[in-house]
Amino acid sequence: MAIRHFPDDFLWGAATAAFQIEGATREDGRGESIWDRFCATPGKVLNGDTGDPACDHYHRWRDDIALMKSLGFPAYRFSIAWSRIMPKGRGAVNPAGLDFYDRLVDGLLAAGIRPFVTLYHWDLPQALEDAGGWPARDTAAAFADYADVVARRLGDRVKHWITLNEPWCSAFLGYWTGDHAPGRKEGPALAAAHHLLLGHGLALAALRAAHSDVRAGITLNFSPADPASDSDADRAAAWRYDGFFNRWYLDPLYRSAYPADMLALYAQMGQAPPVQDDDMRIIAAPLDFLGVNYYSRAVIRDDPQAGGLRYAHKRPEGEYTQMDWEVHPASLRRLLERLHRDYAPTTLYITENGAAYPDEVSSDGGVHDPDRVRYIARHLAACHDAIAAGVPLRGYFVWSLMDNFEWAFGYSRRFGIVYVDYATQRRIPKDSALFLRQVIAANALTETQMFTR
Ligand code: GBH
Repeated sequence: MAIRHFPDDFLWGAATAAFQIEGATREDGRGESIWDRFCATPGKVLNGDTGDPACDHYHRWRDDIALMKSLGFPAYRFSIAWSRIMPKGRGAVNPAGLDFYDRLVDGLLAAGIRPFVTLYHWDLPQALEDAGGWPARDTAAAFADYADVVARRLGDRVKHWITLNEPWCSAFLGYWTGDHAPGRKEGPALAAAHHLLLGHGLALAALRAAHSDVRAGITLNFSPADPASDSDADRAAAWRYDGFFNRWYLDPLYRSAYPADMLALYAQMGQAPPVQDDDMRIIAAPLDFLGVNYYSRAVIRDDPQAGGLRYAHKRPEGEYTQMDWEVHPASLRRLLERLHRDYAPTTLYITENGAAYPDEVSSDGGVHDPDRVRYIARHLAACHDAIAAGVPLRGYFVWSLMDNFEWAFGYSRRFGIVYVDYATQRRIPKDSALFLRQVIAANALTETQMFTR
């Protein structure tokens, strides 16, 4: 097929997250978040990088909207910093925080760009962490109160809401590996994951109570797993890995129950999610859409030495990005078809897909990123194949609009389709941005675009 046309109503967008782009971490009454604290802790973030200045988006949002408009994006996914709205996480509301997002939403709508708002992209108010964080059940209720405040203020204009971004990461990177804030190691990650899901369900109800016409969903990180061999042991290990990353969230959301095999496995390890009456019903409230973040797959083998989930990674020959994540678009297509088959979400959006490469400004003033162009093109082709196979995929948001604070990697990894020179805050659209502009304008992908490098 020489030209792949996308459906007429297919939505093209770019994605960001508050802590990764805003900067201005102490302005206008913003409270401290767990990422401010984590960045201030020596040895946690590469090069001691912090949330300042990031992309200084807090001051440059008008320019950033103009930039998106010039690239032709009809949609933009961003997140709200909870601690700008409620500096202590609960209780007093900070009007200046709400005003900022109010202006941003109006600016987007004036530019013809549809806002997709993520309520939580990892930046828990530090005061809530001090009171126990996500392992504490109360945090779920606080999240619903925050959702209510934001939905009342913006819900007349924002019609697409994402409660959580990647609860697996918040729970396991935050409370088990300690690679992300709050940096707790081997803490109660299953409790954190459960209260995140509960918070999702409560927030969903709050969003709908505030405005009955909103569309609300959740974004999960997917790590599809292939067994390293055909052996029963490797297949079982890949299934455990799938249970750990994917099914642990999908099953409660779509089947109102944690996967039985994983519950049994965790029970052997002396662990269980702190489920109370009614929780599973709240969590399984119908979703208007499922947000899919996809970067790579995993190839998994059994490892009896590994303990716990007993798996190990195999690193197959192939192409890798700067994160050392394998480029594997076929897994995206298979993931989408599997989600459609096994869970049947009414609508799916790719809410993140993208790649980090060591970009540089060339002597001609451009930023030439052929690897990223190919990465995006091949994943778009996979999306197109999935749509042709009947998957109700309705949009694609590239990660990210611009280079930004890549969590524990600080500013050392560039995922943007727009280059950011942090010293001057100059933005330079990379070739991948110009490529996407063409794709959006044509609502189609051509073979030529895919294979020029
Ligand atoms: C997303 O997380 C984030 O939403 C976004 O903020 C971030 O900037 C972007 O990706 C790029 O990193 O190696 O065992 O951890 C993606 C997080 C990374 C989680 C890959 C799963 C693979 C399994 N994902 N990870 S493991």
